[in-house]
Amino acid sequence: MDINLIGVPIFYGCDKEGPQFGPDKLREKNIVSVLKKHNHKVYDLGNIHVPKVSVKDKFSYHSNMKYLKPIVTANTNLAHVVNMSIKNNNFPLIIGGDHSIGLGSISGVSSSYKNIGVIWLDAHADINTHETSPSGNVHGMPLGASMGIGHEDLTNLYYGEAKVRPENVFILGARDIDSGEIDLIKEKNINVYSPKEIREIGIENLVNSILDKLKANDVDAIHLSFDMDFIDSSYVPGTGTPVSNGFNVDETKLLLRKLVQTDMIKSMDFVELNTLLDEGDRTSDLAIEILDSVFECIK
Ligand code: 4U7
Ligand code: MN
Ligand code: MN
Ligand code: MN
Repeated sequence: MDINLIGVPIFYGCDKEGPQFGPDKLREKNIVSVLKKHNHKVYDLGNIHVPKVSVKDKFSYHSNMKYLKPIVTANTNLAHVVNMSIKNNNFPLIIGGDHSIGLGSISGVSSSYKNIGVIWLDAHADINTHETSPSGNVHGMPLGASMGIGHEDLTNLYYGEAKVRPENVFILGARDIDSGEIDLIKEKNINVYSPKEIREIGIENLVNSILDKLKANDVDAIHLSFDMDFIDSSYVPGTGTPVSNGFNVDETKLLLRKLVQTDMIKSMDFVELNTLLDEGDRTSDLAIEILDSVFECIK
């Protein structure tokens, strides 16, 4: 597979410095040669431009969506690069940055296909809106916005329609969900599995059943969005919103490998590495280890 590495050095979505250094940290850790080991051609497209704005302007664009304008601009740039990448038969690997970039990725992917699926691996559901968000942090909103739920500046990103149908969205690993998000999950019947539920079903069974459902829904490609906080907090000091009771490293690799072995995953986000919070390079080394394991299984 020809991989396009796309960095998005942004922290505006989490309002905590650190994730903007993720892409260059992984380059320093030789992400390109790690991917090339598995017989991929790898083209590093560099970093997406993220406009610089001052902290004073945090709430200038909206009262409960911090840094809205630069987030929309960076995500629009990202969406176009992802769309072009897929149209040229490449696999975009989008390196964050905070998870607000999931919206740009999904918007780009959905422009290239008729009907996409999204598998969101995260301790959180990321389906808040400006009305439900307890923090005003946009990294808690991208998946909702991708389904057309929330503020029009987000839901109309890149092009003015919902990017993915709720029945094609699977949130795996969620264990810290806000009350507004719980209401939305019920209302839209969104597929959410906690680590406990996944262990009960079994990783392999779960992957098979997700694939069956997405195939029955006529999905033509799946976007995988991986938030580092999917992994149990004891392994990932270098992420901004860690949560306990998550999967260990081996379970995480197994799930990711089973997912990509379906051959339906055509693009991937890897987000929420915060190098400033890391203990030494523990979390960035783990990030490399996981990507190494996943891309071994991509054909
Ligand atoms: B991440 C939170 F309130 N739900 O909206 C919010 F708990 O991309 C956290 O998954 C969001 O890391 C975490 O601020 C976003 C909070
Ligand atoms: Mn997230
Ligand atoms: Mn998260
Ligand atoms: Mn986070």
